[in-house]
Amino acid sequence: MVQKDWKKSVVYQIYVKSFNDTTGNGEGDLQGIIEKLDYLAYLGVDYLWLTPIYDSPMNDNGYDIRDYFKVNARFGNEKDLKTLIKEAHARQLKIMLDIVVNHTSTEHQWFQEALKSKESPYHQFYFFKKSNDGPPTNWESKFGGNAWQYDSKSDEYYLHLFDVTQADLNWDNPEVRQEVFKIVNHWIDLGVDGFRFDVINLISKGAFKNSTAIGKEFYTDGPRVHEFLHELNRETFGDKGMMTVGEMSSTSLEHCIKYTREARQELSSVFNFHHLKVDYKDGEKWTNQKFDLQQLKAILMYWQRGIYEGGGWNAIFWCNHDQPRVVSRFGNDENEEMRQTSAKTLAIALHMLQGTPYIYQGEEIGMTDPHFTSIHQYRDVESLNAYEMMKRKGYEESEILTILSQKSRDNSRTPMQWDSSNHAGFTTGKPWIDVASNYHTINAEAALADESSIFYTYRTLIQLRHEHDIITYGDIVPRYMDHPALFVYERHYKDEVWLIVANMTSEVVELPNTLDIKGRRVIQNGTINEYEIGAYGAIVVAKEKE
Ligand code: TEU
Repeated sequence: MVQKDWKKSVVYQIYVKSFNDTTGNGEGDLQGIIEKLDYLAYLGVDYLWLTPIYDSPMNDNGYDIRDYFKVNARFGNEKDLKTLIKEAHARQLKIMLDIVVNHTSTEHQWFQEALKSKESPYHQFYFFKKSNDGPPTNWESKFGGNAWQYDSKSDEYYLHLFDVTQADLNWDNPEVRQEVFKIVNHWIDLGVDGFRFDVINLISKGAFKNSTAIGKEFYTDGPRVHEFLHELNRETFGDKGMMTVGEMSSTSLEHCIKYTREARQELSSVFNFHHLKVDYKDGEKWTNQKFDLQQLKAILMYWQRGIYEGGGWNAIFWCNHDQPRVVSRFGNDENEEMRQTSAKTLAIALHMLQGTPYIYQGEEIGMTDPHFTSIHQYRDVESLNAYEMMKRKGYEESEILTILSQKSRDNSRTPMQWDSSNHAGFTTGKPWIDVASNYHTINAEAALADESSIFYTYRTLIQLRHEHDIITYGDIVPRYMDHPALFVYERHYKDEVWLIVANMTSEVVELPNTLDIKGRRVIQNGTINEYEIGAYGAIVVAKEKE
């Protein structure tokens, strides 16, 4: 299915394990997604991105792939996937798969063969290095500890930028690239419509030298990455009308323009994460830190302007399966009224930007962080490693739990809240991770029944994007950047100007007297008059260009 104007589409991300369980084993599955397709079609999204559905030991919930051609038996089988694609297409919904080819699981056959003998061609599929005095470099794994693991049989170390069971593939080896093309083409042949490529800007490793930081400078947007992506595009999805998005870790604007300029034939769009590091203290994630609104605005606008001027394309998002819930993070989940208004305003502020918006499951009903209070509630390998790391550094247990409750990836991985029945209607069994206790009030059933709910704000925003070219194509003009509470920008297209004003705080804010909000009201949230805007209020007005 080729989409005529893919730039107007909106993507919904499904974290399969936590979406909807039809077997009662406590984990979501493909049939569970099929069951909810009508809900997703009603929301109005265009694409569904499924997190990895392949055979995996699940040490990193599927981002550790054991067999790229086999559907994970915990989620169903290939027949279920085909049914899902068919049923989605019948509802004008397209399917994007998540491709993880920076690394494989160490249980993958290639790695197992690589371990058997240095003479095996698969030994060259990974980075094995001999070193006599400890690890070959001081690079750190993103999940903690040194990024090299010693293998006694070969007397060598192998590289793993993530978990020790996720070994990095050697893309400099042309045979690895050929294998990747086979994988991608296999899923294209099965009928999918696009791909999300996991940490795809890390695939080209440069020199293996000691780092003054954690090693990032040697493999982030590495020396051959554009060549590799261009080749991938040409050998697989490039001429098939697919939508692709690359997940870019610690990337730069300059590279993202290159990744996404159409003429370069690399990817359709990119995720970057700079705007989600505004609650890190001195660049450190595992800290108890309030977010910095000025920084958030500045980073968003730097990328909006830069990508617009450079002719690239952004993916825009607040949430994913690695990030805490936005309403708890940049909004306010202290009480029901604040939760509702802040979630809507965050949605408006993001969906009026240029780029492809992503909605993470549950975001459309304003799901919050679960506010876990015990380490036993956490499941994520990164969080568990971070807990140990903070313990070693001598942090108090209560401080660690506060930090985890703000920063853990599990914040977004709790089960989707469908209704007020047991386990939020997610499973009839025992969920693999606790459901947030607020599911009695925050759930999809309740949201659908209330016309003023967050769900309908998202639905309206998606419709607006489909109907008004200005949201997709308009120029973007930041305004009042120094204002301590307001996020204000304009979109300009042909003879129209849209003004977006969002109060990002829980205080009533006086409007600057130079800010004129007269015009046709496109969407509004909270209270607003000529002079002031209520807590987390937002408005979008359309005017004619002067
Ligand atoms: O994430 C890549 C990544 O670098 C992160 O966003 C990561 O979660 C962060 O560094 C932690 O602080 C991707 C996937 O989205 C993630 O779920 C996987 O664990 C990771 O790659 C490895 O495949």
